[in-house]
Amino acid sequence: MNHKRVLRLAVTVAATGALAAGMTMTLTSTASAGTTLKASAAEKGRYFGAAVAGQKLSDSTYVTILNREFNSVVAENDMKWDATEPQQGRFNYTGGDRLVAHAQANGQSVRGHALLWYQQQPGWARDMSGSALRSAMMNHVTQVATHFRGKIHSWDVVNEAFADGNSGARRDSNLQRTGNDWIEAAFYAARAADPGAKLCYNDYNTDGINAKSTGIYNMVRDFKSRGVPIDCVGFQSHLGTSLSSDYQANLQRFADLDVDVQITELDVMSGGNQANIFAGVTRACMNVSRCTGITTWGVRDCDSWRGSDNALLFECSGNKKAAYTSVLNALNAGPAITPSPTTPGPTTPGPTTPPPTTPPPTTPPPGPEGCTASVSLNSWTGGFVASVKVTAGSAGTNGWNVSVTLPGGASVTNTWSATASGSTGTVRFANVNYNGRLAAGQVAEFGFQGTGSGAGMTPTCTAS
Ligand code: G2I
Repeated sequence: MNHKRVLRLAVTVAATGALAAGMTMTLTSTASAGTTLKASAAEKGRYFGAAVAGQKLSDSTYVTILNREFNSVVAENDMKWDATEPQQGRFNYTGGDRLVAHAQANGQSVRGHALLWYQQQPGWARDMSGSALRSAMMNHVTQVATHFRGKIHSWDVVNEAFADGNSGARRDSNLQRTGNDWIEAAFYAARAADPGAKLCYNDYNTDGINAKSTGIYNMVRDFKSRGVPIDCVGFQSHLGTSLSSDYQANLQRFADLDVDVQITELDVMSGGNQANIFAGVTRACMNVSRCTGITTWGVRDCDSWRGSDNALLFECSGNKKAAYTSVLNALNAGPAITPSPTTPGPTTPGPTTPPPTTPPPTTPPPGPEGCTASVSLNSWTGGFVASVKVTAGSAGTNGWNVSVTLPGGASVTNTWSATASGSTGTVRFANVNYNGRLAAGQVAEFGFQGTGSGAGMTPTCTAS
């Protein structure tokens, strides 16, 4: 008992110190004795989650474990592009809505997975390219994030966009071929659609400091320096028989970029080392104050995509494995996060959530004029997404403005890669700070979503 009081005092003192020092979070050493994964994680300011396959929600052994042990869920497949937009412009949220309803009824937060991924695209999207695909992809992000607005703790906005191996480069894909800015465009659109959700980049083979994780690190650093709205990075952590010694150091270097980090798809090859590896991952997360939660990719061994690897924490019967106990112990032994009041908590996006706007445009110096703009439309009944191409004239641009007159009854609801003035009638779109300066003939793209009909819009461009 005495022991407990001393520990409580330590937490208070450390928290006060952190506030005085102006820090947003600190770690304090506390022992605790939670008896479920979710309780032990919550005592330390974290969540513990599982990927859920929709059809398992009618399996009572499965659901009993899910609700007893996990306070976060992610759809294993039900929120992917092929599931949510099987035909272009026709959305199906049946599986996603069912999971959200389950989560809300059982006090679980929801991770959204995944708005854009080179895999699990519906056939119609796989067959697209160029600006048509860019429009379709932006529309997908906007529609899905809007549908689930206010219900998602964190979105995997972009999944697995980097190549394996030593290049540290982006992976080739139809999405990547629409232009290197596709990832930031997706983040801007997701922020506009659901300003309360944390927006994450998620990938695998990032289980230490290596070429791939460094490529991602450089992208996140660049995004943070330019104000692209990224809040978190997910480390899938599909692991084999060993854990890289710099696993924690890798999480920490991302955290030092001022993003949250999460372990998002944890599973580990069975065998002698499984329990140790699970514990090592858990300790690493606990030792990084910005590591806000751990998700295992499934509940029981027989629920796992890894089949005979027996890669999870529960046997098919529902019994806890040795790996379960090692994770629980590591949670209980770990330090707690003490967030300061100015940091939004893990479940309630607060008023400090960055606004859904694109970064302010720089004031361009006066200069030679000349640019053209063209618009391509993706319409459905009652709405549209417009993708606009700005092409610099022979003198190049320092900045540009595009004016568009909307048909009566139409209005702009979201804009990405430009700043809009007005939403009905004649709307003016100005460049943002990273796409105003164009060499002769160079192209910038921005887009906007609207309600009503967007038919017949003719953009005019002026350059400075
Ligand atoms: O591959 C493991 C994971 C890697 N990171 C991203 C995750 O989204 C991915 O999850 C897996 C699911 O666990 C599998 O369940 O993603 C696969 C591809 O989406 C999922 O497999 C698919 C099969 O490919 C489909 O044939 C099947 O219809 O599962 C679907 C539903 O059972």
